[in-house]
Formats: sequence, structure tokens, C-alpha cells
Amino acid sequence: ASRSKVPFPERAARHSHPVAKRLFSIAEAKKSNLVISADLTDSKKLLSCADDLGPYIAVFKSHVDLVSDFDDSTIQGLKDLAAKHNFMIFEDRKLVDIGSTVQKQYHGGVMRISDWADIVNLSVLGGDGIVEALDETVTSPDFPYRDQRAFLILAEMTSKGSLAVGSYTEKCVELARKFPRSMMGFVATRALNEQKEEGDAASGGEEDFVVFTTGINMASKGDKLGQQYQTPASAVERGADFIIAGRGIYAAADPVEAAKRYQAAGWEAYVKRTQG
Ligand code: 6AU
Repeated sequence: ASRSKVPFPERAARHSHPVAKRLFSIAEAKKSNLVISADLTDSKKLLSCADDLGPYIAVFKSHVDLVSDFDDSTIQGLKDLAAKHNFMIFEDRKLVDIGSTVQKQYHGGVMRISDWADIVNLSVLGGDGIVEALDETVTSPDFPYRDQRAFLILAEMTSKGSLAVGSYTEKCVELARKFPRSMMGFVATRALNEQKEEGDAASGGEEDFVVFTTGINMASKGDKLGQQYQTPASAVERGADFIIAGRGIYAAADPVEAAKRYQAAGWEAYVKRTQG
């Protein structure tokens, strides 16, 4: 059977990565595969979004470089709300530089991403080095959050004219296979892991990448700047495990009502896929 038909509790039990295990368990407990993309520009709005929508989401995705007053209290606020509502934090940093630079951008720096973000994404434009470097950081015996941090490779993009296609996307899959202790899956518009079957000897066992799909909106087909949308149902049918929605929720007249609707649509599509 295709891997995307396996229900979350089973994937949680069998997954080799502790962050993936936790993620699937949270999704199951909350009956939510929804990720809010909280692209808000000040801490107060960011934290009230996390508090208001916390009950309906599995993951809270931030872009803290666009928060004008980001500081330690923003970090503490996010951590407290993650504990209160049982969600994970995903910083949409899209790291993309040489290995040595991304290590410093990820661990330390003004944003201290490794201190609070369970999940971070990256682009492999620069080749293997970035993945090697981040893998080295989070698997080091000195890393304080060992087994509590994971990465997603940005393997495709939702924007018009994206160059992340074909052999570039294939290279992303290859790199994720090479670094299973840190690379948990992809941000992609579809499942990228169907070609390989369970128990493949080359990977030393089972492979189960987690697929996050963004560009989700139930009311719009896109924006004026090239963003292209699909619905929760179509994304999940194509293999999304988690659906990421931003403006469709936080810019709605009633964001809580919208979050509930996206949660229900995403979960219903997941149930249909795994039971159908
Ligand atoms: O739902 P929206 O259009 O308001 O927000 C989409 C969010 C934004 C983008 O920075 C991000 O998803 N995104 C990503 C991610 C998550 O890496 C990749 C991509 O290809 N397209 C995309 O929109 O925060």
C-alpha cells in the first residue's frame, strides 16, 4: 500500500525520528493536520494568533524576521503557548547558504532559532553542504536540543515560475534520504516518497518523509504576486500530511471560524485518504 494511506498513529509508532513521532501524535490527539502560517508583523498579533488558533492547529509556523518587535518575550510567549495548546513551532526561515553560515544562522544569532523552533526549513540551492552542516549541528553531542529538532527541505515552491522542479526536486529527496537523523521531510506540493517501498535496504529500513504542503486556501486561487493555491482536500489527496494556510485563515473576517473550517477539511481529507 502507498505510504500515504498509513494512519498517523501507526506512522508515529514506526517512525525513526522523535520529532516526526511527536508531530503525528499531536495531529492524532487534536484531530488536526493544520499548520497556521502566522505571517504577522508584531509580537502581540503573533501571540494572540497562537493563543486564539492554538486549539485547532498541529503546528504554528512563523516568519520571525518580519516581526518588528521580536525579542526574548516573543520567544517565551511562543514557547508558553506551544505548551498550553500542544502544538509544534515551525520557523519558515528557508536557510540557504554555505554550511558554515547556516550553522550560525540556525544556532545562535539574533533569532536563536534552535532555542525555540522544533522545525525549520531550508533550500538546497548550494548543494549538499547546507544539509551536512545542519545535520552536524543537531546531531552533535553538545547540541542542547538533540532529538527535539528537525528540518524540512523546500523541494518545490507554490509560486508561479518556480525553478524548484525536476532534477532539483529529485536532489532534495536524495539529500533527505542521506540525512534521516535531521531531515524529516519536505515542503512540497505533493508526496515525493512514493517511489520507494518499505524496508528498502539502501536506507537501512523504512522511509517515511513527512510532507507539508503550503499554498492552501479555500476561497482564492492565488494572489497578485504569483502565489498559487489549492484546497485542503486536493493537497491531501496529492499526498500532503500537513496543510499550511496563512491569509485564508488569519486574514478572514473570523479567523477562529476559518481555522475550524480548514482543520475540518484537512482532517476529513486525511481520514478519507487513509480509510479509502
Ligand atoms: O497562505 P498564504 O499564501 O498566506 O501563506 C503561505 C505561506 C507563506 C510563505 O512564505 C510559505 O507559506 N510558502 C512556503 C513555505 C512554507 O516554505 C513555500 C512555498 O513554496 N510557498 C509558500 O507560500 O508564509
